[in-house]
This record gives sequence, structure tokens and C-alpha cells, in this order.
Amino acid sequence: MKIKEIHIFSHNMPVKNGPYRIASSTVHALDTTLVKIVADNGLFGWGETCPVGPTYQPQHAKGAVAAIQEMAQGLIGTDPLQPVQLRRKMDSLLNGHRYAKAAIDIAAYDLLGKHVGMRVADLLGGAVTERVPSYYASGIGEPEEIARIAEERAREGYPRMQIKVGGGRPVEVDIAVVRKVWERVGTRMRLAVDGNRSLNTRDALRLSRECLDIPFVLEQPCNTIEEIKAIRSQLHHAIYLDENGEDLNTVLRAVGEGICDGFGMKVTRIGGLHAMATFRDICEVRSMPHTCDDAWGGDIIHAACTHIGATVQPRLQEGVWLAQPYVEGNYDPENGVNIEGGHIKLPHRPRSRRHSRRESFRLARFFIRLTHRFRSCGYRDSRLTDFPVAGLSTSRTVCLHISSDSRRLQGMKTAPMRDILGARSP
Ligand code: 0XW
Ligand code: MG
Repeated sequence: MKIKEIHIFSHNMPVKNGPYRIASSTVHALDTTLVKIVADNGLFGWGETCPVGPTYQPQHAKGAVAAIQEMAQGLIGTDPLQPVQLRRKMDSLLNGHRYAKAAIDIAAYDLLGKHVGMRVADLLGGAVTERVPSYYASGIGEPEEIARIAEERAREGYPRMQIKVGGGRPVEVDIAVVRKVWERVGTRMRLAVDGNRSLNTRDALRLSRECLDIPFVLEQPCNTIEEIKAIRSQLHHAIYLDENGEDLNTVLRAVGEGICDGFGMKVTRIGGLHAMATFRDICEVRSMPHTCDDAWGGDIIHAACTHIGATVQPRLQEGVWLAQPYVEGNYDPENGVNIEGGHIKLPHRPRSRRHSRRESFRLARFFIRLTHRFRSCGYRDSRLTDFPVAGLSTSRTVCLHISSDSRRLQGMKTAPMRDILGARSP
């Protein structure tokens, strides 16, 4: 099988009840990049990548589009059913940019799942659960507000909550937030306290020392591995790396040097599902708990995180975070990936599907519409006509179409969102 076409879509998603504020960014709306790869037999797969703004990590939405664009031509003709070969091919075309390569990798797994009729979780080693635990991440807020949210989430059934701290405010407020949450929910939820790189070592030490009695994990308190390494032996809490866990090499270093006790990991940051499975296995060797998240995104990235999350040993499972509580609606309103009772139902088995003639006609007209279901991730047939996004008429989707027929970039067009997602399934 060979990749015949690659389509890139950029879709703007407003943050529900936004903005979402963490120490390193405040976001009102995010551009997610969707990729559809089409094989020479008509089978297709979907991928997605969505940095949470340009300051969370060294990644940004326009970079994702540009990087995929850079590789797309060279990927035409590659076998999408061989994830290792595909990764090597991408590396031969572009250095770095794992978050963009991840979208292609996810799309290839989607296609592979359809091809062999298996769920992506089973391709990745096998699901150990059909109900994957999630966790809730608050934004930065005041003690009473965050404690109220924590109380609500505990009641909903979330097994874990991540409290955001830092961002330049006095560390006393952070300490008060953590204490208030603990007072309210106690051991009903496991707690993580995430500084998103913003605390200096002095404040990280103080936060840990003044919350000695509270059993949380301290996630990415400082900006660099070096700062974390410097204070590690004086901390009273387990340390998880998130943003610093940039690639498998850094993960190997962190595990090997004993820099951390676990990870908050992002599927796209590490390079996609294939790299994520390697990461999962490294963590298992050293009994390192970890999450399977992404920084943001819609149903495709949600499905990808849920599938890999379902394969993690329960003793090491720190949850799958989805942006879903902060995103209005689903790409597919009937079969979206949603959190219920703090858990996510693992999407079911795909049915294989190829382009219909009508779809081919649309492609030929170059006006590509998101008419297909993201079925490898378990979606069933449904229409995308009811995509309930606020400001739909003003959102714009960028389409980029690269195919083996033209062997050249055909160009980039914009179209009103309703014309893309308002199309009917063939
Ligand atoms: C809570 N998250 C998974 C969502 C935001 O992208 C930040 C991230 C984190 O843990 O840093
Ligand atoms: Mg984090």
C-alpha cells in the first residue's frame, strides 16, 4: 500500500468558557491541524496535532502546518502500514518537529487499524481496560474557586486532579490553593500540582516544604531539567517531568539519571503513537507512572490519547487528559470521544472504508471537505452537519492538498468552516 494523497486542514477551536490560563500561556482559541492521508486503494486515516498556543512548548500551530507541508511531498509513495519505516522516512525529510510528524503517525495508525480491522489500542499492544481513567486540569485560580472545582470533579468520579500553580503570583497563593483543595477533597482524588515551568527553585522548595502533609506529585515546577535536578533531593514530593520530556532521548536521560519519578507525557510532543508506545515501555521497565495526554486538540487527538492510555498498566496509569471539557462539541456529534464520570470509553473497532465516488469528485475539485468519519478511532457513520462550534460562520479552515497525481503542492485555500464541516457524508 502507498500513500497517494495528504490533506491538511487547519481548524480554529474557541476555548469553552475561556480563556484557559496556565503559567506559560493564556489561550482564547486554538488552531488545530488535521491531517488526512489517503492510500492508493482509497483507504484513509486521520491525524491531529494542536499545541496549546505558542508559548507552552517550542511548538506552534503554523509550525505544524509548515512542517507537514515540508514533508508531505516526500511522503507520497511511502507505505502507511509500516510505522517504523514511516518515522524513518519523515526523519529523512525533516529534522525534529515531532509534533507535526505525530499527526502523520496517528493518521497512519488510523489507516492501519481500518486495514486490519483492529482498534488502535490493540495495535499498540492491547487494551487493558475499556474505561480509561482521565484527570481534570484546572486553570490558574484562587483557592476557593479551585477547591469548588475539585469538589465537583471528585463528585463526578474523576480519580485525579491537576492543580495549576505559578505564573508570577506570590507562592503563598499557590500554597493556599493546594491546601484548600486538600481540605475539601482529601484522598478522594489523587493530586498533581503543575507549575508549567514557572516556579523558581526557591518557590518550588517552599511549596513542597509547606505542604509536607499533602500527598501530591509536583509536575514540571521549574523551567529546566537542571533546576529540577538541583532541588530534587530537598523536595518532599515526587517529581514528574512534562514540558522537559521533549523526546525519547530526554526520557532515557531522565529515567537513567533518576531526575524524576514519573511523567506527564504528550502524544504529539514525543512524536506520535509509535514513540508513545516506546515511552510507555521504558516507563514500565522502571515502574514510572505517567499520563497519556496531549496539550490540546479535538476528537482525533482524544481518540489517539485514549487508545494508547488503554494499554498502560493500571499501576502506572496517571490518566488521559483531554481538552474535551474546554472544547465546544465534537467533530462527530454522535461518536465523539468524551469524558463521563472522570473516565473515557475506549472507542470501538473500525470498519474499513474507502473514498466514495462523490468524495473523489470533491477531492478532484480540490475543495476538500471533512466528510469522512474518524472511524479507526472507533467512530461510526454520522454526519458532520451539526458541528456545534460557537462562531462557526467566522471560523475558517485552511485546506492543503498534496497528491501523487500532481506531484506538486497544489496550493492553499481558505473556506468558511461551515462549508467544510457542513458537508454530508457520502
Ligand atoms: C493539563 N495539560 C495536559 C493541558 C494543557 O495543555 C497543559 C497540560 C499540562 O499538564 O501541562
Ligand atoms: Mg503539565
